[in-house]
Amino acid sequence: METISFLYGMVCLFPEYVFIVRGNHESKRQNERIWEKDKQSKDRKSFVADVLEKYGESKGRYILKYFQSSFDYLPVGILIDNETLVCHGGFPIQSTPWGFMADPTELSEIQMMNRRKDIVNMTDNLSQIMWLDLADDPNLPKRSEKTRAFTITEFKNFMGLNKLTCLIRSHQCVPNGYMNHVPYTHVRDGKEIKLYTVFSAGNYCGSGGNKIGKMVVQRGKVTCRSYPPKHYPLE
Ligand SMILES: [Mn+2]
Repeated sequence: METISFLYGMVCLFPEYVFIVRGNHESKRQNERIWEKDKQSKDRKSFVADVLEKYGESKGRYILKYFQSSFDYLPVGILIDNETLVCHGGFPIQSTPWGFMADPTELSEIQMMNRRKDIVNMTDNLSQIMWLDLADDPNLPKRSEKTRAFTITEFKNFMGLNKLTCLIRSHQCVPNGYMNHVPYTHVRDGKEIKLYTVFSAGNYCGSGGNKIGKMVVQRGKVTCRSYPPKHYPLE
């Protein structure tokens, strides 16, 4: 709760410089689901449990209501210099009723979609932007058969249609805090098109042991750094 409050404070203080990209956990449904799942667990604490513990059942629920609905207003992607897209998971990959690959989605379609709602499944465009994994990087295995993932071909088609050169996403824990997905790198019109994962939750869930990743994008150039994880005690 302190983290999101701090970030919201930063957005209010520096609205021209600080932007938050919505992820799959910025969702009422997901938070309530995790809360139910982690109720019995001593070593994990969900967002809902954190707020209820600090403010009590009645005030806590009141505060939660506002947090949860604020998530529906967060941007789902940020476009830097018209060529670098930052989003949480990936981009919509709808398939036709016969299972063939559908046409890639245009950015204008994403900009126009109704995002002021909760994330309810993994199949509509809004959910896919936040839930997608990578299908074709052996260093980043797919989590389960149920999780949808985008392929190298889908990546090429999406980046080509929208004239993007770089996609930066998060959603999967990587040991070094960031990862350049080399199998997805390709050349279009003499330019290298790249895909990165940046993951800043160090020592994820208290046991990941992963480093904290940071990325700087300046005039199309991406610089990555990582920091040792902060080990915090879990009750
Ligand atoms: Mn995620």
